[in-house]
Amino acid sequence: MLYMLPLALLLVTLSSAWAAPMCSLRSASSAAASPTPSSSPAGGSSLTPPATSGSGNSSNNDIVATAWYTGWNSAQLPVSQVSWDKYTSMTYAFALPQSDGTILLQSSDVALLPQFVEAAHSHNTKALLTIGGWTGSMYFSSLVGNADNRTAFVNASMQLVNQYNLDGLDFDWEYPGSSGDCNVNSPDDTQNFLSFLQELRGQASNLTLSAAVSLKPWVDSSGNPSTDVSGFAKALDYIAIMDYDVFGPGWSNNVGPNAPLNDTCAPSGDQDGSAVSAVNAWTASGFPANQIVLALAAYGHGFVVNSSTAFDSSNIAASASSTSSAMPAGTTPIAAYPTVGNSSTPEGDSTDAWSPGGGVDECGRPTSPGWGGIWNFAGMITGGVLDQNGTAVSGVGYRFDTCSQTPYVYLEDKQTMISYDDPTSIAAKGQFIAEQGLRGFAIWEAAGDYNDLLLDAVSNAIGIEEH
Ligand SMILES: *[C@@H]1O[C@H](CO)[C@@H](O)[C@H](O)[C@H]1NC(C)=O
Ligand SMILES: *[C@@H]1O[C@H](CO)[C@@H](O)[C@H](O)[C@H]1NC(C)=O
Ligand SMILES: *[C@@H]1O[C@H](CO)[C@@H](O)[C@H](O)[C@H]1NC(C)=O
Ligand SMILES: *[C@@H]1O[C@H](CO)[C@@H](O)[C@H](O)[C@H]1NC(C)=O
Ligand SMILES: *[C@@H]1O[C@H](CO)[C@@H](O)[C@H](O)[C@H]1NC(C)=O
Ligand SMILES: *[C@@H]1O[C@H](CO)[C@@H](O)[C@H](O)[C@H]1NC(C)=O
Ligand SMILES: *[C@@H]1O[C@H](CO)[C@@H](O)[C@H](O)[C@H]1NC(C)=O
Ligand SMILES: *[C@H]1O[C@@H](CO)[C@H](O)[C@@H](O)[C@@H]1NC(C)=O
Repeated sequence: MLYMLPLALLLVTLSSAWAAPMCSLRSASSAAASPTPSSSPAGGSSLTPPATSGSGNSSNNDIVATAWYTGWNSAQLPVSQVSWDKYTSMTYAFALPQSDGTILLQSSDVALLPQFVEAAHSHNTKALLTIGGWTGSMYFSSLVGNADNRTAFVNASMQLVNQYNLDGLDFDWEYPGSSGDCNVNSPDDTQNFLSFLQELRGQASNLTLSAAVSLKPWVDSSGNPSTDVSGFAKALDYIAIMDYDVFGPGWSNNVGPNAPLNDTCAPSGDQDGSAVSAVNAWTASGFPANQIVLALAAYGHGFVVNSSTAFDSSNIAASASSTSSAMPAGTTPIAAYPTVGNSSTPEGDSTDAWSPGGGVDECGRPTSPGWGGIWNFAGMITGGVLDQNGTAVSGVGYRFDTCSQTPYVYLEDKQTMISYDDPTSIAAKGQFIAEQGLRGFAIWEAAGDYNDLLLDAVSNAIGIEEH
């Protein structure tokens, strides 16, 4: 089911020669909207220069406030409408490595990418390009598989940088050492990937280089998560941990959080990873916290749930008299981790499209009919599930899970339960970023937000000011 998720990204960036874009941090006391108390290290620690930062001379003590910009959603969010001044960088998705070693941009992207870069630069925001993605990871393994191929791939990458005046590259290989969608792969992928990044870094000490990563470190030659990824921390400016798609329709038997902040407090059978577990795993393997960016979901997943199992009957009486903000007015409590009704992916927001099937996908497999099933945060608001502030409307089923710190709604007429993120859950993640001294945040994807509600929530929680 992951075929529809163009989510993993590696960013390799060199800092630019032009003035480094920077968002400054408010003092904690002036971060009025922040839920982070003034006792929190908050952004202060985020600005601490990393001891083992990239080998380049990039200003990698800067906070990272970024999002991915998808060319295919540029009609929803034209480059002219991006809130550039709230971002330190923005990353364009995707450029696709080909089997012959070229890196392909779709023709629409060839036209749009220069506009994106120009708009970013006019706002003193860095412009990066992501190479790869879920369906674009097929050939990384052979492209980095030997010294000659690595050199050629470095050349091809640098050509993109020079041609489009990029400030950095983001690599989204999902995932080294794994078959992913239908990837070529090898037990040596992770080591070869590191060699590639080191060679690229050697060519471009001033580029910003980043990578989008899974909750666990990439596997080593034994197939287990690597126990020492410190070499990547020297080659890359930062990694963005993709804390989403943890539960989803088609790969989960029960409804759980798309983007959990925590999972150690979840029922034992539902501890499938989280921001907490991922930061622990990467730092325990030698990746410094201050080079870790938390990637946030501006979308949710819908699951088929029968109304006979969707509601929390034990809680319904209690909720009638509740005035708790955790339970928006007029909503009805829904069950925790209900069983998914069937394996179909239910229709997502109004931008979702029915795929008729009958074709052939990028892996040569026949496609079957179905929905994508994504509910962007913006789509939940324009679809009337959430109000203009991102609060669940009266009449829907609702639950805020205190462990994952994420909300759920249930749409009885559609037999659909949605796990998503809202300003409250995103602010909780911002507070975690500040408390843990992480480098910042990356939103997948800019077009999923609505009136910057999520962007402002995380920025305020960390204490970031516009530049
Ligand atoms: C990196 O440095 C080179 C050589 O000084 C320069 O031409 C290029 O513009 C710089 N690139 C960035 C992204 O700053
Ligand atoms: C960083 O800057 C210093 C001083 O300009 C220079 O000597 C050094 O070679 C640079 N390091 C890299 C990796 O570019
Ligand atoms: C990479 O680019 C350099 C400089 O343009 C060139 O000398 C070299 O032959 C190229 N290598 C490959 C493998 O394409
Ligand atoms: C995660 O849950 C554990 C309890 O299992 C708790 O001790 C810890 O503080 C939680 N962390 C966050 C960031 O919520
Ligand atoms: C929902 O559950 C009820 C009661 O178990 C059952 O009768 C009904 O067929 C179910 N509906 C669907 C669509 O599965
Ligand atoms: C799954 O349930 C939904 C909602 O009841 C229904 O529309 C859909 O047809 C079902 N799919 C299958 C494969 O049974
Ligand atoms: C959204 O929040 C603002 C400010 O708190 C409030 O004035 C407004 O009524 C809210 N809108 C809705 C639809 O609840
Ligand atoms: C470079 O490596 C050789 C040997 O493994 C492969 O046969 C080539 O396909 C590969 N080239 C590219 C562009 O991946």
